[in-house]
Amino acid sequence: TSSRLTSLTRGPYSVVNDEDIQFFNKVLEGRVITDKDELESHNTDWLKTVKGNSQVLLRPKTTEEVSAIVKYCHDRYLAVVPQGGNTGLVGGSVPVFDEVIISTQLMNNIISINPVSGALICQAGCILETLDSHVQEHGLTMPLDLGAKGSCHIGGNVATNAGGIRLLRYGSLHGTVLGLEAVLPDGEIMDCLTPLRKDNTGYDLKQLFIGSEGTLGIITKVSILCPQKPNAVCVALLGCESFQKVLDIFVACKSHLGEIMSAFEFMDSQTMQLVKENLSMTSPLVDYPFYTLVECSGSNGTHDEEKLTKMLQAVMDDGAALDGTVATDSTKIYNIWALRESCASALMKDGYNYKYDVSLPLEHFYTLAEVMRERVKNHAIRTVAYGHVGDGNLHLNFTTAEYCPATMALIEPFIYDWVAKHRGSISAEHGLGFKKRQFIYHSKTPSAVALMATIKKAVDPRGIMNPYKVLPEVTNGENES
Ligand code: FAD
Ligand code: S2G
Ligand code: ZN
Repeated sequence: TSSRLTSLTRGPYSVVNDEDIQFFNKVLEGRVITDKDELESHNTDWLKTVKGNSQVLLRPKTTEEVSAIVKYCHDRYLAVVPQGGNTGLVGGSVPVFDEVIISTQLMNNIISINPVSGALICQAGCILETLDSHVQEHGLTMPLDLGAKGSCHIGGNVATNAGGIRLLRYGSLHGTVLGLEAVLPDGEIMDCLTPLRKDNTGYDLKQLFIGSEGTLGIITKVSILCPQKPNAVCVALLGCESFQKVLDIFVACKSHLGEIMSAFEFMDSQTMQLVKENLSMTSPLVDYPFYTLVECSGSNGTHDEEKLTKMLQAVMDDGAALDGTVATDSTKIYNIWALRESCASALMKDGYNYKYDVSLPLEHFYTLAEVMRERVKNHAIRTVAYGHVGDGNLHLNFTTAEYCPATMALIEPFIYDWVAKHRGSISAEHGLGFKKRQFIYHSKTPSAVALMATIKKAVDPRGIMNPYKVLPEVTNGENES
């Protein structure tokens, strides 16, 4: 755990006792985990950089069970942390001290799919990949896709307002989520679960929960708009000599491909080297300083392939691209995507991963990687840059064999100051969680943060819902009276 934790004191919350465990067992019929070994993976984040010490993991199956246990925790002044697939990358999904972990793991029922409107209603614990395969049987696709799809829950996706590789095409969850059901910090059930695309009756409360990272309540059901499944998908991997050429290719794709472009990602050469070295992956292209991955998803494969090939010809002719390959069969498409989607796992093989997920104006986008690579130099095994160029979202990562305070001191707060100075966001899609909350002022004004704290206080006056996360100042609720 980074040094930050040492300066944090546990809030004045109650400590779980035997009576509490008895109550939880009465409500959850044995779906109460207190075994230390079983708790281990739920107490540790995916990056293995933050570790809590919860003594109990609860596995409810229904909204009513969640409501009963949250009401009990509220009355007993027990802090809780909602947990989905535990793939979050900012330490938001694990306890900081001994918060009760409430997992959506067993809340995985699909409630309804409307193949005409595309509205899917499901429980929050449905795994994204499972949902995607399910809705595909109805000619639909999920409006988001991310490397963690095999483990992340749709409730966690909504709670973190996850972006991912399809945001360029289908937009953010603030647009595709139609409705939510959530359990509030006092156990009340907020039912805003509607499959309607339009509903202008009062404040749009679901928007508050999208991106709230578990600090306002536990999302128990999601209603989301699933687009038509594309009939044809093709992918191109191109090699080029500079980041400026990456942007030139992006502009060419926008004009040649238009609405069929469904993803535009980039990787620098150090990233390609990383996945080759750490995961023995192979690239269909020889080495280049930069790579772009372009995906088209349309209704007519022949037309799409024609457009993609024409685009490829154009960028080769004008020298934007030095080389390129087009994939139309699913295996080749899968292998090209695997290069990009394996970055996170490849980084973990080095040891400790300092992970930064920032938005930047495209004119400054790759400069940060160059500045940081120079600054960190031989204090890291490597510095790699990849990400969702189409969204202006850079993923910048550094690794050392184990956590090194000297390396961290070279990175933070410099990287956040640089991003703020260049009018970027210090967290594009992963959220603030525990690890980044004290940098919120790099991207939000004090009055905005104060309003967030007012909302948090109004919704969670006792501060039991995921304390120590997202907002820096919010104390740990009222003192026990
Ligand atoms: P968890 O990690 O369990 O929780 C995340 C946060 O949401 C925590 O604060 C938790 O308290 C809260 N939470 C979880 N469930 C609920 C609920 N039901 N109600 C209320 N709060 C809840 N993220 C992106 O945005 N884009 C990417 O491209 C992307 N790629 C990734 C690739 C890999 C390999 C990995 C490991 C992660 C990636 N992520 C990405 C980060 C992560 O997968 C997302 O943040 C994801 O949405 C988290 O879902 P989860 O179910 O794992 O949530
Ligand atoms: C991605 C998650 C992993 C990382 O790959 O798009 O959002 O390494 C990221 O940051
Ligand atoms: Zn990402």
